Amino acid sequence: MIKGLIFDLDGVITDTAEYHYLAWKSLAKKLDIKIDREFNEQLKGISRMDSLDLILKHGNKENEYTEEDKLKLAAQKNEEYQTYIEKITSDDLLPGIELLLKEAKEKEMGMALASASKNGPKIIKQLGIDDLFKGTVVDPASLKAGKPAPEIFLKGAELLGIEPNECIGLEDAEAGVESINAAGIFSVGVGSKSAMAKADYIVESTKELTLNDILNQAQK
Ligand code: G16
Ligand code: MG
Repeated sequence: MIKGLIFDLDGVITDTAEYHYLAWKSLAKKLDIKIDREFNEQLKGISRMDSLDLILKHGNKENEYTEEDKLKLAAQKNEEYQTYIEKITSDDLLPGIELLLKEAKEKEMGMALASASKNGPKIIKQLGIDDLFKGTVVDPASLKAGKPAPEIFLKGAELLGIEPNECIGLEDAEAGVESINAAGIFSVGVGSKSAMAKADYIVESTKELTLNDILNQAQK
């Protein structure tokens, strides 16, 4: 029986990808590296430092910076990113998510957050949904390996006190779907059929996500 939902944040609950993109783009510009939206797809679900490494590699500058330099660059990006997330409100919940969370709460299902973002707690507070995730936000800093490794979703199940096969995981990134699958959790992918090919159940947008449908699919 399904007892809990484990959510990715960016791209499932709210769309912070655009803000990450704008902040990375302005840092990349200072480093004389050009990135576009297509390249940005690769950064979805990937940690801050791994994203920076991909950007430096993209600009053939991976050997130009020390670890200390890179920490400073990542901090610069995060500072700009935080100016964007300051403005997030409950209006920024993606379509269908408010109802899904409400129905899951009514059914007394557990809800956990499995986001790679260190800004996750701040973002769910801004969205006004932090009460639903009390004590169930996985700390990405505690992980040995990020997505696509299963650890983040396994920790989500552990925080909920339930088994992986009693959970549903929701993701919009390929690395995220792989992480859910590797954890032995039923995966719901939000996005195109090709990008979400590995998911157990696919919806094109959060608009199509209903609790009934995902429970039915997971319990088939
Ligand atoms: C999100 C984004 C990634 C971002 C990561 C880390 O992951 O999709 O692009 O690099 O968080 O974010 P921060 O710099 O805030 O720690 P998710 O897992 O919520 O999709
Ligand atoms: Mg995501």
